[in-house]
Amino acid sequence: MNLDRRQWLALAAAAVAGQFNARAHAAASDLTITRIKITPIALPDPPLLAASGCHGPYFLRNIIELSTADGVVGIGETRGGLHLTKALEKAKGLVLGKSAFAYRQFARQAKTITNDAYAGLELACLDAIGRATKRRLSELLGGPIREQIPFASYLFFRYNADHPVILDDARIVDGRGKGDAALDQWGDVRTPESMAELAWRFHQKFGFKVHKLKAGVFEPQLEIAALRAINERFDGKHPLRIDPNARWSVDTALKMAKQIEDMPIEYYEDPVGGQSAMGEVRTKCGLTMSTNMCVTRFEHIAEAIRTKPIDVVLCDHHGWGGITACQALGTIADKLGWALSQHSNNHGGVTMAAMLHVAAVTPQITFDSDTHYPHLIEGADIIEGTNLPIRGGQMKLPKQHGVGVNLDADKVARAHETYRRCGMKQRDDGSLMRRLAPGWKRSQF
Ligand code: GKR
Ligand code: MG
Repeated sequence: MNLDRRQWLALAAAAVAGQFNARAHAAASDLTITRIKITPIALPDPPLLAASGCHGPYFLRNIIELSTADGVVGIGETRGGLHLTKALEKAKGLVLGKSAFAYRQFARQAKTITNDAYAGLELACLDAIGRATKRRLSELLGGPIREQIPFASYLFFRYNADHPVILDDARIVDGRGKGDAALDQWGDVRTPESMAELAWRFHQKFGFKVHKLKAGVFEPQLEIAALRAINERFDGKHPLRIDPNARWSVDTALKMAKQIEDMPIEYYEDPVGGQSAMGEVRTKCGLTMSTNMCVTRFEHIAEAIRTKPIDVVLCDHHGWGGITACQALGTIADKLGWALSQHSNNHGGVTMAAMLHVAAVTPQITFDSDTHYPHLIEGADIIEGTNLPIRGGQMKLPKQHGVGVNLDADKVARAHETYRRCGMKQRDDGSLMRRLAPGWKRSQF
């Protein structure tokens, strides 16, 4: 082949460019973890009521930013609290210097630190891999099997956000106040009528078609009346769930089961505590039963095969030890005849996006997932842009690579500052509840 000078030069340039690209490619796949930044944050939490007491004034989370040798940064979010910040700091020793591709290598050791610490790190690794390889997180794990993820309405009894006792909390460090300056405008919901109204407003705003009542707060009879009021509001056409968080005795749970059996109950969630009590209620009442309390670890499954407490497990990638753990749970659950739903605690947008990917790669999730996201104040999230939209009771799986959302550095810094100033180091619903109802105890109904 005879090449003139110009052709030689062009060929040489192409070769150099090729080499450069090859180097760039090699560099892009060097996902050695060089730095991990853990940022504890506090986000505003409205006064939601549960068996544990009253939420607020903030909920805590830990944000993870994992940098790799080639400059990719993977992000993660996991549960909050100082104990977990410390666990994540400790986990650095296991993770630094390893490749983000090798997250299963440190899974075993990281689990000795806690499942939720590992879950946050696994998410950050998967996010880094997704960003580096230009794939969505769910594509890395065999999905997505769905692009639209359905959610249930998560209905909590609650106080007004500007209730004087709540505003009097010395831990509040933001500008929230009364009326228009209140944290939110969902109002006081402590009667069956106001609960039915809340369910209707949630339906109008977010389009939810399945409704979960967080019970275990008031006399069971009032809570059943609230469930009935919701049912009537939707003409008996929307599936319902009720979750007293194990605050009922077996006797109460059986009595209440009789009173709800004429309603479209999708499942009866943790009315009582412990597998054998759950098994007894399930056998005697015949309702479909679910849990995020008595089967929450792989170690609990063997006993559950004997006690038969449930039909549905609410998986949670923080609690079970990562998105990959939820996929493994799905396979096991399938063989045991259990279906999956998804559990939720207060969370920000990174966890929200991660939950969308969980549902996208776990076909055994056949029930609409829970999420606290509608209770997150608009503008309070730590991701770029607005809060992720919920429309028609569904959320779209993000299209961007990795987990599909980006951290907003200013919002993260503000939420960290709130954490620092409010002084909260762990969730403590009991103390606020005792200020609202002196002498309150988590006694059993
Ligand atoms: O946020 O108060 C709450 C809930 O009660 C939460 O703590 C539970 O873990 O959402 C959860 C549930 O389904 O039991
Ligand atoms: Mg529950």
